[in-house]
Amino acid sequence: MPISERGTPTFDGFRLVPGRLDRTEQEALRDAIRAVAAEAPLYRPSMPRTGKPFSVRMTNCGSLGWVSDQSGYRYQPAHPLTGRPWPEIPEILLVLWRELADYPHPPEACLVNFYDPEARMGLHQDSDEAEFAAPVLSVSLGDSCLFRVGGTNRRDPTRSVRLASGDVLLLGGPSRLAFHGVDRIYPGTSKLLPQGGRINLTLRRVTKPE
Ligand SMILES: O=C(O)CCC(=O)C(=O)O
Ligand SMILES: [Mn+2]
Repeated sequence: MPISERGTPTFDGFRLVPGRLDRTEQEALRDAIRAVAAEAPLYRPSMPRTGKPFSVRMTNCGSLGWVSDQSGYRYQPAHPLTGRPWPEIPEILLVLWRELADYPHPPEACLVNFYDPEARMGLHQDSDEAEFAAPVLSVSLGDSCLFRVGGTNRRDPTRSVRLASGDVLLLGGPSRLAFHGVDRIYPGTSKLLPQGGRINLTLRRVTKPE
């Protein structure tokens, strides 16, 4: 994988848009996500089979939300604890999707991940969707993280890139099924979230359009 002058891995379908959201836009999105979490509270999912809790807390917005529990990973229309439908995806995220996704249909799910300073996410593929023609569009808010991305086989070599608040990342095309994960959070690198931590938002198209 070639490395661009800015240290960004560049390969087919992997696109980093550093600083796409300015501070004012980040604040607006942070507030919109607070409203989402007020309606659909963050909760700690558990791993399939083992039931081990995630270190990341999650919620969703959109017509579908990604959930994980002992029976497996899936998308469902309601919050697992409240039973209520997920809130709508904030407009600012839909604008980003229309601008950057290069895909003619709207996203159906937005997974909201909250990382405290110790949280991480192991190497995985986003493969629970039926539609891989759409990219996964990811937005970072708050503290920076070390993001790792490899190829479509778990053992492929990986590269790391630091993601900062306001950065947008796309995994599309040949990179849509690339393994990726978050190795660590860098506490104190942003003042956007007064209590610290990192929010990651991923927009996903789940179903194949008719
Ligand atoms: O937090 C991130 O940057 C990545 C999140 C992720 O890979 C996921 O939610 O599937
Ligand atoms: Mn992922």
